Amino acid sequence: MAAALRPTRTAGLGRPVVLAALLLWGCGGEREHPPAANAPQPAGTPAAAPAAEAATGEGGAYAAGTVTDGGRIAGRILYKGAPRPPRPIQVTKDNSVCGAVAHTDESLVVGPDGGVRHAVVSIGSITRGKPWPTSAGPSLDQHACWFIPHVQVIPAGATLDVVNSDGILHNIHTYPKNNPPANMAQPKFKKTLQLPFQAPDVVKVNCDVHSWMSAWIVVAAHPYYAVSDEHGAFTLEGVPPGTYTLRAWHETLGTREQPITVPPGGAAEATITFQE
Ligand SMILES: [Cu+2]
Repeated sequence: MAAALRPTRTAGLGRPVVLAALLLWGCGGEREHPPAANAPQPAGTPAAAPAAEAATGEGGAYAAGTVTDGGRIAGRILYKGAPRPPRPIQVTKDNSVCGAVAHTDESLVVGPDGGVRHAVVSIGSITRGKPWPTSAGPSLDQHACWFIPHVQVIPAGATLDVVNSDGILHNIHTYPKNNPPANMAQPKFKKTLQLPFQAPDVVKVNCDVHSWMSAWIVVAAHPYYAVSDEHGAFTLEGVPPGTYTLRAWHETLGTREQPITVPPGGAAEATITFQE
């Protein structure tokens, strides 16, 4: 919990944004994602919200409610460039545990059909829409010296459970921009560590014991995010009709954006290509 003990100015801003959003929505009756409800209540006021918006570039608070005539965006993230064969990871430590499963580098995974796995697709600057799905809090597992999943999206205000399934020492080291950093040992007897993320962010996670371990946590201000699968495919459901910027971010390939229009109750298709 070292991260929680080091509050910064941005650390407490996510909650007021959510509160302001709920107040703006009024009597919609929809509830926010449960993990956000567990976040500590800061003493600040909604006046702090603009700073959080500036930090995320998302352009405003998000109000969750019922979506009328929602549509869907479906598509694929593609890679065109030199072939990228899977690179095996050489285990150099704790071989009995870390070598139990063969791993390949996940920093760029391109399928035979050109699809890019682990790209994060999102709608930019959306201020109103569906609530986060009701589900268990997010978790990041360490299994056979590998972070699972490699990339995930969590709601701003959520607390991430970092699980040690290995029974050996790991070390969680995060590299956030808008949240307090964490760098803490997770001994074999410490099954779960909790990391709160208040502000929207893109956070790299490493283990300082096993240099090949790598994960990414995307902390999102709204639920219109998806992580592409092994075919590069993604779907965003329940999108209010309108024209948006569709954004794809990938840890190695960078960011691509393109406009997209979602018809009322209909579907929009998008292909985003990273070219090298
Ligand atoms: Cu480790």
